Amino acid sequence: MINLNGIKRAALFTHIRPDGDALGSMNGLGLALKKKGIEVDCYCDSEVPALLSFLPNANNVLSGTLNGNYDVFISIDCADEYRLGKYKDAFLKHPNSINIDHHVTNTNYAKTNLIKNLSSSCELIFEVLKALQLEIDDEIALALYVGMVTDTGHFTQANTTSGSHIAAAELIKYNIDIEYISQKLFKEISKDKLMLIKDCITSMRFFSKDRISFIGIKSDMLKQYNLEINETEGIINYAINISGVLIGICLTESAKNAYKVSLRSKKGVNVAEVASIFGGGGHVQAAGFMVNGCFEDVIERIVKACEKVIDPL
Ligand SMILES: [Mn+2]
Repeated sequence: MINLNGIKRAALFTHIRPDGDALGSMNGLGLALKKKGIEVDCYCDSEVPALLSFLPNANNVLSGTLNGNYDVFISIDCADEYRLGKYKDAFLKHPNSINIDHHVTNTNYAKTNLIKNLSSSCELIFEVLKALQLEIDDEIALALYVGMVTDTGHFTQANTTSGSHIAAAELIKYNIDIEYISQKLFKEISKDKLMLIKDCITSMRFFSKDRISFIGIKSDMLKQYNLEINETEGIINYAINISGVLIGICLTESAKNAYKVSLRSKKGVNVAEVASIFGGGGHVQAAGFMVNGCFEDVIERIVKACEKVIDPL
């Protein structure tokens, strides 16, 4: 377990393009450390998505240059050092760095690495708070609960364990509005996003006898509906949820000839393997990477790599 004795000032980091688990785990830990009297700054090299602005401490997350010196750097939910964005070099140089994460592909880039294969980083932070005897309050419970529901798909995905439910059961003892959270995160959708989904479905492609489905989101599609790249979350589910599809691919153009690629698979198909070919990582059934190239070439390369996982020689 990690040791925070003597720490007066801590900088916390989470990954670029943060999701509910990233912000929930960083802010949950940050608030708990603050309660203990530690001065905490939370950093993320991306803006907080509007959808997650209701998270405690969300409006205090910093994205500028580091605010002086810290006794410790702690990264949370960040599977590799590159996902720290512009904070990577400073993080790697810090003599007292801690890496807390639930991704099994984590590259152990810190001086101390606490990697545990749990449903979410929030579930891991819940364990950390217990082990360090740090107090939980309503805000911390909300932050951690949001991350748990995000990363387990509302406790429906294979990564959900009895331990996840036990942690969630502890968290909902606090005053948190679980109905509001599910409405915000799983039900409500903006008209613009729904229209983007319509276009994604219209242009969906199929490969390998309909076992691979592909959604491509070009930047002009985002522009048309005034959406940001971080607002495409969940669209990949339309690809993987189709009967008979084994791998769903969602490619989003992040800059000219640069793409963020997400992969999802059905049970028994390992897309982390595909992601690692392209220098990315993730979980067996949910992985991702960044890739450069011309649109059609990139699709061909990804589909080929996916086919190899479906039909190994
Ligand atoms: Mn996570």
